[in-house]
Amino acid sequence: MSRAAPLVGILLGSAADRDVMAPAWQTLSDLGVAHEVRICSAHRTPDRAAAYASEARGRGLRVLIAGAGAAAHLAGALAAHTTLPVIGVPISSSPLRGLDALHATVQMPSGVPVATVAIDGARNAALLAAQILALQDEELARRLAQWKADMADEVDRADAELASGN
Ligand code: RP5
Repeated sequence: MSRAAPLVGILLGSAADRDVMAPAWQTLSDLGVAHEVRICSAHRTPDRAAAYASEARGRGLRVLIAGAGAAAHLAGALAAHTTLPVIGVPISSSPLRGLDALHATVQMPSGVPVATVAIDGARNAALLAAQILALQDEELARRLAQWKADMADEVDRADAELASGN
């Protein structure tokens, strides 16, 4: 959690989703993006979920990330109550191993979009949120470019290591 006013709100459908979602806040911390993390269930605390989304823009939040498993309605329920971009992370916490959550999150009816990343794709959700913010933040855009360059360097290093051993 960062001290500056949060720009990204990360919502977990359950405390059980914490480990899968941790890369989201770790990545935002690495990139220096102010964020907050809350647990808020579309089914068990529906009024609080609606209030959070309704108040988010006024509180200065700019992107919401929602991770939920099973019949995962959290991202869609948030999107119903805000004009902020909502990124959904389907979580593999059910006997269907996330396919249920993927369908529930990605198949939003026309008019209420949720940008859905891969099952358990918390890191990509954070990167996508950062890329949205970087549209108006050149310094953040520079850090994202460095992130990509570092990834490429890692691949090149692994390639060189493998090539030299064969
Ligand atoms: C979803 O159901 C949560 O996001 C979690 O992944 C799954 C199980 O939740 P709990 O029963 O552990 O709260 O709502």
